[in-house]
Amino acid sequence: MESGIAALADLERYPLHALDGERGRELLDRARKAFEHTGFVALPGFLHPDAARVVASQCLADEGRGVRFDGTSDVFLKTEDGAQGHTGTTYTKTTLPYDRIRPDSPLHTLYAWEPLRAFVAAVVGLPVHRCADPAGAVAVQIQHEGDLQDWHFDICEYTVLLHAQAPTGGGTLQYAVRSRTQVRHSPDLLRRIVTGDRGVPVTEVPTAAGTLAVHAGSISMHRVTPVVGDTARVSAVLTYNSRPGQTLNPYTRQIHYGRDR
Ligand SMILES: O=C(O)CCC(=O)C(=O)O
Ligand SMILES: [Fe+2]
Repeated sequence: MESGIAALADLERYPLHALDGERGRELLDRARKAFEHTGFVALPGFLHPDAARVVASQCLADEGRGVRFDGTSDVFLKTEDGAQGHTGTTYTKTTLPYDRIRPDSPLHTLYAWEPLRAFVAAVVGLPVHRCADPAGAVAVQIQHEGDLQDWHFDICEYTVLLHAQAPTGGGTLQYAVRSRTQVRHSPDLLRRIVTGDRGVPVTEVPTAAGTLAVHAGSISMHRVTPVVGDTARVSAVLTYNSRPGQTLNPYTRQIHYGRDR
């Protein structure tokens, strides 16, 4: 499998398959420190440019099988803890669900690749399992000019982002690190984050094609800013949980995928 992956990803620079070697240990050490200090790990240039282009062009060719979203969503996506939050933002985007990503997509190869799952576990310091949701385990977000994704906490605990195509402008990922508890208890903090109050720390991560990133999306509130220009933003979201067999909840599946199961 490594040879298949080597055609997709820069394993020289990022030896995810050899984390116990010297360079693998250095990589993991850096990644753990970044996750601890910033809640986020980015590996720029993880995907070879050709592989990123293949993923982007396949996903854009399959966009008609995606689900167009046009509406508002709850910040907490109606998790069972009863937390609620609204930004009032109406927005649009297209999502290609897991079971509509073509079978020969590199995204399937990467999600099935054991060293990637093990890397996420090593970075977050817990066992992690691939998500069991037929629609949401891996989702491709496609955003054209004016599309965005509003502020939210993910249902799945950990996310690997694989950016396939960067937009001309906008499409920046913003996150408020480990903000769940505070946002839950302070509508004012939510309002300040949503209105861009400079007194609240929000980190900005521009989209670059080929970057692999890891973050804990269920506790760090995040959004994607509006895309500007003719080039669409195409990003795959690969999801993991500390418990096996986890899925999205009905609200999230309905709102992002327009279906019950
Ligand atoms: O597209 C991204 O970078 C993030 C998307 C996201 O937050 C999500 O799908 O939950
Ligand atoms: Fe998210």
